[in-house]
Amino acid sequence: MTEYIAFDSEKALDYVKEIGGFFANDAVLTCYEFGDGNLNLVFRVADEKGHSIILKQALPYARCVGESWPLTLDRARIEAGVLQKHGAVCSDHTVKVLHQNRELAVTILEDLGYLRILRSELNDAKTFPLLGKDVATYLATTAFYFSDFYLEPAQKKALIVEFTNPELCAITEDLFFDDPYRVCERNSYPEELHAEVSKLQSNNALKLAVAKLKARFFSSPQTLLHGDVHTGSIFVDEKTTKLIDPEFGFFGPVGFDLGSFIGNLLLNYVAQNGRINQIPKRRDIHTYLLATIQTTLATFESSFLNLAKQHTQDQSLQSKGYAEHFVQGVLRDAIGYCGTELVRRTIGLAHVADIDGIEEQNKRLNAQTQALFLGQHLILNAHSVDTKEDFYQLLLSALL
Ligand code: SR1
Ligand code: MG
Repeated sequence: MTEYIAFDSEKALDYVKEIGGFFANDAVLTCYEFGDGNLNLVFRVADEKGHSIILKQALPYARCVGESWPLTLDRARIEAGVLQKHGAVCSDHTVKVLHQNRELAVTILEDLGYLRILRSELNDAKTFPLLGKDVATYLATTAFYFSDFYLEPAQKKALIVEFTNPELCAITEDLFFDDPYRVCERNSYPEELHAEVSKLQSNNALKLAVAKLKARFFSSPQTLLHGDVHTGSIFVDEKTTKLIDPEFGFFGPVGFDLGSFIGNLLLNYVAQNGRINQIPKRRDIHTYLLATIQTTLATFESSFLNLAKQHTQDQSLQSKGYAEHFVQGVLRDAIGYCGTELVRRTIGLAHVADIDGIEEQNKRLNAQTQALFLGQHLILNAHSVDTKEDFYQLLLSALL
């Protein structure tokens, strides 16, 4: 058993050399740390020929806050485990795990450095034609194969135990469903939003709708979720889409991942009002983002229903109409979770560069106000949506 120690570049390099097998014996290796996420250390180890791997190590605390916020190292096991499970059913869109060490909370991954992080690309108004289809394929495939439609009941219950992730779930429970809706020192927003936030925090209908979403997050182990599908967890290029970072993975409601993804596209949508001055250019990215949301929903629905039709193992879940009923519930949940993502990324602890990176204060404030309005609108009206077309209308009614 190796005792945990947080790596620096030298130790990360020594570790890679010690386990061996990634590079030629005489390779000249370099290593540097470049993680800018909220939680972990991320090193790139490369040889002189340009081959490289990523070594990720969990820290025993949240990096974005510091040692005052201790955090379980077990998240590294969860992350590698979710990647392996999701990779087994959807290898095209899941980063590959090459090695795992639980004691050191180290995971070695294929290097996706040839791709770009979606959030930064969208912030530069770059578009990716396959994004909606690929993410929806990943979400539908992983959702189906770890659900009651496909798994034996005992097998699923064993996986629920394996992927119980209480500390990381507690972060989501606090940051998504609690903090923004009460006065809390972790919240962060400009003084100018104070009146809006007070109104939100005293809206009982909103708090009731959020309570229902939180209750389903607590107690709806529908499938093995990624748990943190934001645009910083997606690598892209014209032909490729890969998901990384499922350390928040657990068995939860299918709509959570779908809603988080759409929420991040909408955060970018409102941010573009403050990022792009030329109307035609802004209209192009807006059109792209809305079309991507439509493709995501359409592909998710058709992929999940196709899988259910062809591969449902459970006899009673094969009943005519059940899969459609299930997908409708997923859609309603997704709209609600999408709304909570918009709200928490605007006034909670963890913001997004899309909005925070808007240079002019006024424009930033407008985007924040729009995100808050849209988020609440979706949370409050999710229950009235029956179809993806209804959702689109609901969205348009809040964006126009
Ligand atoms: C303290 S962690 C803050 C946020 O970063 C992660 O990526 C999750 O989205 C989490 O809510
Ligand atoms: Mg992450």
